[in-house]
Amino acid sequence: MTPQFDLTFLQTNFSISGTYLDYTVKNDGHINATFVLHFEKDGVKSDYIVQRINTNVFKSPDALMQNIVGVTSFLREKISARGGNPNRETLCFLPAVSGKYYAVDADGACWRCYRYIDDVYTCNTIDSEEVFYNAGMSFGSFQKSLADYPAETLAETIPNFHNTYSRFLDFETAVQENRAGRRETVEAEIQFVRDREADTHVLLDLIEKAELPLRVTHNDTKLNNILFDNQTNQGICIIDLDTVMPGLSLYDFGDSIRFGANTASEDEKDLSKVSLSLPLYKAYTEGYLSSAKESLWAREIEYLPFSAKLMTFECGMRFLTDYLNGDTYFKTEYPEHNLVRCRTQFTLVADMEKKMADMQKITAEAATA
Ligand code: ADP
Ligand code: GN1
Ligand code: MG
Repeated sequence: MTPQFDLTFLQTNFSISGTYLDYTVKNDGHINATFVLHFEKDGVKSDYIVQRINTNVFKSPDALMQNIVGVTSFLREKISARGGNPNRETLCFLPAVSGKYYAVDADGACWRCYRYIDDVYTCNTIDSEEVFYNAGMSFGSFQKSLADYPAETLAETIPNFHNTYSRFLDFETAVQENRAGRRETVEAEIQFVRDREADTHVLLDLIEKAELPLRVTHNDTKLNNILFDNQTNQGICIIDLDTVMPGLSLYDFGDSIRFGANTASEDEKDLSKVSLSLPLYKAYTEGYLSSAKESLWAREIEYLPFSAKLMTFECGMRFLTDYLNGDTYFKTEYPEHNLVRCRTQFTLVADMEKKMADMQKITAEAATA
């Protein structure tokens, strides 16, 4: 198969030396196109990630890469200061010959390149409470490490990213426009969203009343955005830093639960397999609070269970919106893919609504442990 990248362009622009061996495709993400390129020099192998930045989603690659390089440089210093290994514990981006951290190919596509971290794995589903506890601890530490990052220097790479009310308005526009002609097939899902409109304001109202603090957050904390060490199962590196922006701790917590505490994958067609695992919820909450508890406000802890439901609802609504718009945002593998994803999310929301009292109890216990 012909690779979807220009090897000479990448090697020249990112000054990659050595003999090219081959490449693998990483299909986990819904946004960027990701490849691992394998090279060898003097008998030593070296691997690089190259990514085609989705400029439909990230309109300003300059602002995007400034954010990411700023954050990774800041983290490198912290990791070194505590005696960690910055080459494994954060991403290391290579400058292009232009001095920018991306390069534009002959077709106008933007590419970036960073070092591959080996001896790690990623997960799309999980059944190990231990590994999910570790994921919670890693995202909690990530948030803590960025607590003193100068937030005002961060560009908003996607405006209103987790503004659930604004997402709701986008959804209503998609329903009205019915661009893909699919509206009649999703009346039940549309009603599901409308029945929960009130939820879309809750966190925004608390921000307005200054009851929740804005922090530097990751905003896309799904499980496959952590690299776990093969030997120790510790979450060693948080990746996919495109949406690091001022946000709520609740966005990060909620999105992790949405993805990782689901007993099925995000695009499971058999909805009877989809549910919230309370043991996994407990494991993540304990792991997250073990590293983040001291820095959180009481209101943040109180809203952790709600955030899990809200982030799941928001994501399902985004999949539905994209389905109505004709699949222009998320990568899809077949025509109903966004609808399948939407249905898993709404099934999970309904299950969380039933289990909310249990989630609240687990959270309160973890917070006082
Ligand atoms: P997307 O924005 O499309 O989700 P990601 O940056 O998350 O793109 O990368 C997609 C996948 O590639 C990840 O889920 C992970 O499996 C793999 N990956 C990305 N960066 C690395 C890395 N430095 N080392 C090892 N695997 C990586
Ligand atoms: C996208 O890039 P990726 O696949 O990690 C999306 C998230 C969604 C997620 C749903 C920039 O994440 O917001 O929650 O898909 N990222 C962007 O799986 O929109
Ligand atoms: Mg990703």
